[in-house]
Amino acid sequence: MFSNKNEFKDSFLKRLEMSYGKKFAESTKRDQYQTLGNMVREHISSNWISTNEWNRASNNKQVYYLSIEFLLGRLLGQNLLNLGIREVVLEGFADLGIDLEEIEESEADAGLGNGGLGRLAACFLDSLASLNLPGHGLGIRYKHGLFDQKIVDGYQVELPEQWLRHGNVWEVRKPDQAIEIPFWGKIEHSHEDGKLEFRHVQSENIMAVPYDMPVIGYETSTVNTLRLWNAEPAPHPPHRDVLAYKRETEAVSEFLYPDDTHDEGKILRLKQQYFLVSASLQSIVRSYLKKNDTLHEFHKHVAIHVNDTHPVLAIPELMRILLDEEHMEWEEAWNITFNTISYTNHTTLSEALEKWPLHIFKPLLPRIYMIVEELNERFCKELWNRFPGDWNRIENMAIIAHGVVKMAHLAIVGSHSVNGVAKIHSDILKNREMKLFHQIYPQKFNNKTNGITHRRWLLKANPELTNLITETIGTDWITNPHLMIELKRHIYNPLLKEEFAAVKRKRKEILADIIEKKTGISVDKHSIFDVQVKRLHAYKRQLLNVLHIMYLYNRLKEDSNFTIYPRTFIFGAKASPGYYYAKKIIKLINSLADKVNSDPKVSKMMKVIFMENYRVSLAEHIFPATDVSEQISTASKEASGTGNMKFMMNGALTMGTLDGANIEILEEVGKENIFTFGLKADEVLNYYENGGYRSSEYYHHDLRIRQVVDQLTNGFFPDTEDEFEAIKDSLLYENDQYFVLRDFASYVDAQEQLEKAYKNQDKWLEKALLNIAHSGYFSSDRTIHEYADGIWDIQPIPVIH
Ligand code: 26M
Repeated sequence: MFSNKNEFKDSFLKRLEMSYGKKFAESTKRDQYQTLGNMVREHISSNWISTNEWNRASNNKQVYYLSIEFLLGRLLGQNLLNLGIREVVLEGFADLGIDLEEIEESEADAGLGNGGLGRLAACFLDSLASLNLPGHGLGIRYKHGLFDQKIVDGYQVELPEQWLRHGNVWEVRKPDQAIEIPFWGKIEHSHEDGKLEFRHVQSENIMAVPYDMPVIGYETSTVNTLRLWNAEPAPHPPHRDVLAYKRETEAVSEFLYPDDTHDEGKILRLKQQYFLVSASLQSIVRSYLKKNDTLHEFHKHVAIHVNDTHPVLAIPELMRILLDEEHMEWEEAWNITFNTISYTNHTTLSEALEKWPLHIFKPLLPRIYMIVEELNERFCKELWNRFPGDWNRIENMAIIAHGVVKMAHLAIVGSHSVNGVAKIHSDILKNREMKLFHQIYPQKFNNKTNGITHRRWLLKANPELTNLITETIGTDWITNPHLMIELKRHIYNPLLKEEFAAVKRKRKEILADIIEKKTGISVDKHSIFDVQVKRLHAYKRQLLNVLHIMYLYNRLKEDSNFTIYPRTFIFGAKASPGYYYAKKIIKLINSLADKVNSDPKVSKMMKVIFMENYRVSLAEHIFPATDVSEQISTASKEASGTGNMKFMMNGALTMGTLDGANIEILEEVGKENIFTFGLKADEVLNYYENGGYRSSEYYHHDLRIRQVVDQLTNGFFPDTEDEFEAIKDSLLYENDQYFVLRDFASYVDAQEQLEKAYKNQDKWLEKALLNIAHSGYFSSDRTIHEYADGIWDIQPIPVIH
């Protein structure tokens, strides 16, 4: 079907006419997309089946990655690339006068995630399949992914996202494998043969219907599965208003919660979590029991990974299955459970640590609650034996305390591995946030520095740079990304530098065109593209970036001798709909953009662009075009960051604090090839322990700071007198929790250094190339190898031919 251009064209045209009953000339872009998608799915079906068959037949260990989010983005282009058939399709389409890129861009993003955590899950799936590892994703088939963002009058407006509007060619519904999940009701117990038996009665059940999506490895026959659960009414609805039951049931997989930090404590969210967990565990156990008689060796053949605490009910759910359905003794069930489960922590922000009030948890999940209660009691007793009389410690470490279930405590106690996502983050977990747990379970704690799939973020997003690398060092790096380091021998080659500059120029032109089309603003293609794209959050400090731009604006206005190297400051960020402060910052960026871009003089030297609806597909255009990567979180707050790695891989230089994976980027490239500034993590943490710092002193003593802070409320932004008062208050009267003013001067200095460095283009190009050479370390292939060896103990499956 895809072996050569003509064969492809023939089957494409035949298919198109058969499916849509019209001539090619009458077909729409959607018909063409759909036809090609169906052909690809059919093309991989035999490998999908044989991968599944192999996993069923062999008893090799499988890993299941449970995640409430999978931020996949578009799939057609990546699938074509991984299958090695994109060229054939491109040429065939060219003959037919179809622009493949246009067809690819007509696909909706699968945006089933908020940001870093969800995108990491998607990168991991790509690496698992590409490394022939038996690893599968389990998630929720949200009808609406993360909201679409519109900017109206400078304000964010949220619209429901509709990725399934025209269907999803990649999914296969499997109604015969549906699973029933009980909520509410009560637990009855009886004694059978001297053993306690539990029965969940009067429950309201929801069906979980799986939709499977193929996860296609790069140039390999492995096709793994991402199973997304859809919530539907059960065959025997409860005896009450049937329509209300149907509505409430479908609500469970209707929306992705749009918060990437805040614990909201909503019943529906807990329902989603148990829905995912119970459906997944029941289905894993069911398929395991098809080839094994008992679950005694379950943990030797199955690894279950929980992505943050959101799926941590996997622990009591597995206990429930082993105890109630398999009639195991507690000790054995417990041994199997914690040896099966591993857990990744993605944040130390206290407001993000999930805690479920008992008055929500207990009635919704009565049997699960009983098990958590028993776990808690046994754990507290153990603590008592080890630290008799130390009530304080027990209170701090308990799984249930003060009327809430602490999900992170459950995760640590019930798993054999707890990892952070960058060295510094793992150290903060061990030495500070989870210190007491580290004391009793030192062997559980480990680090797995995040990574990104170079197949999407380089091969797919930046084919121009991909070709240049391959022309320089051959193709081996594609399957062994650490070999990108071979590029290092060539960074002083003038021809390579020139060619890299040409690639960057071309990608900046492409982005400039997109910006012009979307915002009507024309940006200087020769300016420095300085980019901060990520979720909007106080700790990520978009505000610091803004204040620096305001400072530059002021200097340009006040001093006619002051000039800067032309810069385009680009922002992209979604704010959680209920996050008041974050929304104010979006408005501020847009007000600043209006001010700067409409000033005849200043706008010759700088522009400010807010790109609306930042998402995976837009990111693929942004990273290749960037010169400067803004990674300016308050040190200690950004667990890892992964955007930092995507920029680096595309030859941008980092402007960053010593936070998260920025530190490991610095270790890779050396201090000459990155710009760092600001407080260090332990300085920040020490400040917190000693009651913070006095931001007003910085306001009073630094005229630059006073000027920009005053401008937030003094009419500098026309018609917004009160608009930014809350931002000013956060800096002055709430003592600047995130050290924006504290780091301001240091940031300005580092930006000046950067500008100087950029002016030496020749050297800058060497630095950029060196960053690319070292980015291989940040391929998620490296990360996944470390998980496979260090946590999951899984081996690659043989490649089927
Ligand atoms: C919780 C409750 C209710 C609604 C939403 C949530 C929630 C959703 C996502 C909380 C946190 C969520 O994600 C946190 C996250 O994305 N953390 C990021 O993880 C990345 C991958 O490890 C890191 O690179 C980032 O530094 C870290 O912020």
